[in-house]
Amino acid sequence: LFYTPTGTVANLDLSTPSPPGSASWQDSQRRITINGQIVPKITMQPGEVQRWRMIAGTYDKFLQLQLAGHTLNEIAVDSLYLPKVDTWGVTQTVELDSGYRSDVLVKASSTPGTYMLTDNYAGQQSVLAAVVVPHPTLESQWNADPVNHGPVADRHVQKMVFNFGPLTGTVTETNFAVDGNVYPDGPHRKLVLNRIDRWELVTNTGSKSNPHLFHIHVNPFQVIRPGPTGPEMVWRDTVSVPKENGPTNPLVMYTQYKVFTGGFVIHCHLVDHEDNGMMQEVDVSSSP
Ligand SMILES: [Cu+2]
Repeated sequence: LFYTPTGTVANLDLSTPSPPGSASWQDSQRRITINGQIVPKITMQPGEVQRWRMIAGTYDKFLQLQLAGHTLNEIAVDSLYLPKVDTWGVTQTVELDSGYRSDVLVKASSTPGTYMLTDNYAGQQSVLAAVVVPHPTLESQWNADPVNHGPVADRHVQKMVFNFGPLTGTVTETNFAVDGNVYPDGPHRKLVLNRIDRWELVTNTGSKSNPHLFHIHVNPFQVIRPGPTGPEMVWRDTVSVPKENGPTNPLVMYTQYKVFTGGFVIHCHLVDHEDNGMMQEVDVSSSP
C-alpha cells in the first residue's frame, strides 16, 4: 500500500501512523489480518472451548483485544505460562503489541449469535474477526452428550472382546486375542466413513484379573470417566477396560470415523499383549 508501481515509497508518513491508532492509521488503509484473512469467521459450537495462540506479527501496532460478551482467559504471554489464569472481563482488554504472544482460552457462549473480536486501542474500535456460534446441529449435540442424545437412526453397535484365546481350540494364557482371534488371524472390521458408532468393549479374562487397554488409531472416541466433581465426558484414544466390563456389562463409548478411509489398527496398549496378538485391523470405507 505504501509503494508505487515502480516499488518506491510514495509517502513514508503513511507507513508510520503516529500515534498508532490515530486517524492516520485509518488513512494508511492498513488492516490487521488473522492467519492472512481480513475479518475471518471463526465458528465455535455453543459452549465449545478453544485455545487461541496469538502471535502479533504486526508492524508498529498496539492491539487491545476484546471479544463481545466473552471473557478472555489468558494462560500464557510470550509462550511463558502465567502462574494462574488471568480472566479478562468483557469490558477489559488483552494487550497484544508488536511481537507479543498471548495464549487465551475462549469458551463460546451457549447463546447462538455472532460476536465480534475487536481492537479497542485508544478508544477506537475496529473489527478483527467474527466469532459465529451456530444453532446446535445434530453432530454438535452428539459431541456434547452422545449417551443421552437418544436414538440416532444410523447408529451401529460395534462389539469388541479382549480375551485370552482363541475362543475355540486350545485356550492358553499366552494367546492374546481380540474377538477370539490372535493377530494377524481374523477378519478386518468394516467401518463406514462419517457413521456414528456405539462401541461395547468387553474384557473376558477368565481367571486373570488384569484389564486391557483399548486403543484405536486415527479417530478419538467419547467416553465417560469419573471426573474430580463427578462423571464427565472426555475425548480420548486409549481407555482401560477392566474385568468388571465383562460380557454383561460392556464399557460403552461413541465415535465417528472422519476424513480418512483405509486401514489401521486397534490394539491393547499393554505392549506385551499387543505384541502377542491382541490387535485387530479395521477398514474404513466411504460406503457401507
Ligand atoms: Cu491387554
